[in-house]
Amino acid sequence: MATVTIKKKKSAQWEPAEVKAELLAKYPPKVARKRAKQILINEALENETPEISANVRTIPGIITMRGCTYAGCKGVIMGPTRDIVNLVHGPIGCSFYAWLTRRNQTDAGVDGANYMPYAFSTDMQDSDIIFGGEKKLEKAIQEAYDLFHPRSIAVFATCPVGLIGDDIHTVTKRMKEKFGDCNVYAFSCEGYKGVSQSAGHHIANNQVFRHIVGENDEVKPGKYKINLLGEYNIGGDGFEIDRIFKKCGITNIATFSGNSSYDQFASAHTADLNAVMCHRSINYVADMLETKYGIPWIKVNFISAKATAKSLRKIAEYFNDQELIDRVEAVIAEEMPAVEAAKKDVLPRTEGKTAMLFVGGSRAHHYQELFAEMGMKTISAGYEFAHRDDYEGREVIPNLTVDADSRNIEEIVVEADATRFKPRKSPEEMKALVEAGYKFKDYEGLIPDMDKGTLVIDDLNQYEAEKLVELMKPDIFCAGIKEKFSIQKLGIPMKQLHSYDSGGPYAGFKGAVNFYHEIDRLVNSKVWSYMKAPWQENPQLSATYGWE
Ligand code: CFM
Repeated sequence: MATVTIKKKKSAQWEPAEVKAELLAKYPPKVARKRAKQILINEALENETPEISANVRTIPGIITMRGCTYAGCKGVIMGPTRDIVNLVHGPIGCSFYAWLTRRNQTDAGVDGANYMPYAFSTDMQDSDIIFGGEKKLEKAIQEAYDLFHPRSIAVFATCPVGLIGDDIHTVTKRMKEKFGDCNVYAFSCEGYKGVSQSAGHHIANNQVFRHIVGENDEVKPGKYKINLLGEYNIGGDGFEIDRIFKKCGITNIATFSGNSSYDQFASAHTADLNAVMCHRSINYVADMLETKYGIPWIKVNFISAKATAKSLRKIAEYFNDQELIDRVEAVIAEEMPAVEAAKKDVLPRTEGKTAMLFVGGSRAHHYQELFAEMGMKTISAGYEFAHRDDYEGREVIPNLTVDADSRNIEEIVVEADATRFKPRKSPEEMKALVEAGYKFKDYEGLIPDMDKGTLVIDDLNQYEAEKLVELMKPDIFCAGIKEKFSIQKLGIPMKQLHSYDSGGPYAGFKGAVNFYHEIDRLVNSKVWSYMKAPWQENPQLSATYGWE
């Protein structure tokens, strides 16, 4: 860790401890005590990482950036899969989120089955809340089946469904048996189930694993077969990563879940390696695939050209085949000149600028590499809903405290499949890789990658976001749509790192080039200096009252 020097643009000299104190100053003592544990001044400790409080309830009254459990399940994990009818069981207000979700792109494929443009909802009314909604749900499933004859129908519970106790699992089971050619299952992902959308990821992944993975044993062609876990094709990121895989000769059996289809999930157990991109949303699936089918997993990152090259090399090293190793090197050599040229172009204007990143559960970390390529420093960052392992690394997992909220989320017990468990490498081969420094199941988290003296803040809220910007004056602030306009009003450019505004892809080599140009335009635009009207800066008129 190097020490970060924050460019002081204000007359006041802000030290991290002072910034932290200032963020907490207005809170009542109890709130301040709780928030203090989620605001960490990074320090370089020997052999350990500073501890942060994460994945705990947001204090009522605070305007959090988080979403709900239903959003994490329906929107994040299941949203990008094109050929599963996603039926929301709930009032129409929640079903706004049934119709598209985020900017996850899709290719309708040869069969053309793509239900993403539709909004499926049971549209619960007062009478359904009073007398129960199961009959209405059954009718809605039947209607979707008759209209589309999909491969699969997924049902999502919103808060009222859990409160009135509709048994959605029995309904879906009955319908599945009735249809015979359509897999129907449900998710108890009521918004209140967990402290954030993170609980929804877990609920979604459990059901995908239980109901879909392993349904298709057909062996797909390809020499180097992987799954890409935790890549959601926002702004076309997944398309760019797939382009690179294809060029390298790597076969992507299933992406969980960007641009995915039912059959991809069903075949995932036939791959030979799981590459995990977003650790937060999907590390459980990687573990379950390993336990049940014997597929090892590694952490990858395709955000930044350097990280992309590193991840490709890591995949090639796993397969340990000279043909693939050479091909990967050739692809990197072919792609890098365009990246280097773009970097050379922007660097004189971006170098030394500062960024703040407050996004989800993985991007606040991944994007720091991309900013670093542009010579930009991340002075403060944090996740909305990640857990301590995403901050401090996976070694803290055994010590994580199980509280009432985490106990609420089902942990499914997975065992080795009696017929289909097959270690992908012999114990000797695995040992040789590990001895050569190869890391399986490894994620070190965000904190060790950040400089000493930077501020790591979990579940940042609207008040703190504005305060932080006021105090530290970053050159760019990255978060989501809820934060965008309040930050811009402070005269600081704001880039959405959830939806990418209207841009992207930013992953892979072409994505890096896109990002360099876009950030260069944002941080060097003069428009931000015009945020204050001239009379706010230098009052031109003065007057006195008549009676004075
Ligand atoms: Fe993973 Fe995501 Fe993220 Fe996430 Fe998300 Fe997203 Fe995100 Mo928005 S799965 S944790 S729940 S990388 S929708 S594609 S951008 S908050 S940092």
